[in-house]
Amino acid sequence: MKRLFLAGLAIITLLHPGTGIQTRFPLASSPAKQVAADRLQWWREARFGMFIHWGPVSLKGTEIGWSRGDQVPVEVYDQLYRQFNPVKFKAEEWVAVAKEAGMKYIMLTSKHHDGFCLWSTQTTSYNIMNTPFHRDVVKELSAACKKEGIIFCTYFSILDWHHPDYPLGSPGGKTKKPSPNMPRYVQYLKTQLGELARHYGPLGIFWFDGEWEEPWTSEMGLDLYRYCRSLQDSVIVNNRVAKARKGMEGVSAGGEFAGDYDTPEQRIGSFQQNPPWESCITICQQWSWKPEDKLKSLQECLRTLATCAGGDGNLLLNVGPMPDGRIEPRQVKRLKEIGAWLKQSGSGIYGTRGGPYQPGAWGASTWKENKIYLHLFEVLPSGLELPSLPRRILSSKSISGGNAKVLQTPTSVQVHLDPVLKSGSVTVLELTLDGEAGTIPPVSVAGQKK
Ligand code: H79
Repeated sequence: MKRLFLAGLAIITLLHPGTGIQTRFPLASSPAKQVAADRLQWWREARFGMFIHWGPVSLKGTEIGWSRGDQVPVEVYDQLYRQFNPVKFKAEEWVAVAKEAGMKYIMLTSKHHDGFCLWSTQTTSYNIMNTPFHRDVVKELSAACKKEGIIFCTYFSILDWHHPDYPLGSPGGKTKKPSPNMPRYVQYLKTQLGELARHYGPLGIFWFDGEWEEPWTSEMGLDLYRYCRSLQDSVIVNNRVAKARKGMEGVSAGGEFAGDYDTPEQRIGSFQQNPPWESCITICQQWSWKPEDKLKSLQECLRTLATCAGGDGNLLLNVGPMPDGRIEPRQVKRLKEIGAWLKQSGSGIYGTRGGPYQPGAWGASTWKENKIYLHLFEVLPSGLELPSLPRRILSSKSISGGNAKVLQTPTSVQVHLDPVLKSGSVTVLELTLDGEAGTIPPVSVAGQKK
């Protein structure tokens, strides 16, 4: 199993030569931390993944996380699966879109808060095999990912408002189940996770969610984390397995057990080198498909990606495929545009670390070995003035097209961009230094004169 997983990573490395394998990450301070750092390395280097929220709820076009018992009455919602028949679903197409976008991993909602399972599970009849579609989506997508060197990962909701053993039945615990049984419910979760790991693994990540409700405890979280690692030692587990998350900022309260990484939701994480983090953000407004949902501009998507990388985090960009199984063409177009930018500028994203300049309205910076990548968001007529660097800049070039001049003085680094550069995009300059960039302490950038 382990070898297979490494083979997948080898494919990624082959497909993207020079993107990270030689990256030198700061050494962890203890052997245990080093093991954890090694386990997370593929994911930190990947920087960009695709989140997919999908299920029978797409037939209604309402939100997957909170429309059961709200916009859609429970009796109606729980019967939607009987009509779910996404005949245009092609796992290879989803994977091809993710690859063209420059994404390195795919995270599928194997089970959301509504309890519906997208795989052929023995644990409940409320699953994809009992729809008219009758095809195992997790199986097809995980197989397509493996074939293409994309790491397959699963989202999994701890809370399950549908299952009779889980105590609560709707958001905020407004309804309660008549005879819940939490120990039996935990066993149900474990059996499901065992199926996922054994039948569709090796998995990249178990991405938990729905941990905040009262029935879940930090003891259960630690136990579940250990269980996941016993299923597959290399698996990465996000912080929502536990109870340490501070709201939608997604960062963990210090000292408490908090899985492997932080999870800001619908916002870009702040500059933070440890714990590692990944922002999950929708390409439109809703997680699951909504007709005519407002699509983010290319500029916003690129700035978001660069700001995540510059803050030393990942971006998990979400799409919600339609009820017929296709990702909306306009979303596919946007993803391809992001991929086109990454083809040119990806060396400033993949396998880099955030810093030394901290992100802001001006842009973001990443580094790798003796290079700094400046991701510039605006063409300022007066040029951009960044704080000085304790290294000499030997050379500079734009890797995203156009010309730029970089002037280093004892007190600053001045950047003048060619005004013909498109303002809708992000310009990436590669600076070559006379030494390691990783030892330069983080430095914040003051607001710039327009
Ligand atoms: O799957 C997507 C959403 O459907 C799901 N998370 C993303 C990845 C999600 N479910 N619910 N929510 C998001 C919003 C929940 C917000 C709150 Fe809270 C729960 C507010 C108070 C309790 C978050 C957790 C903030 C405090 C605790």
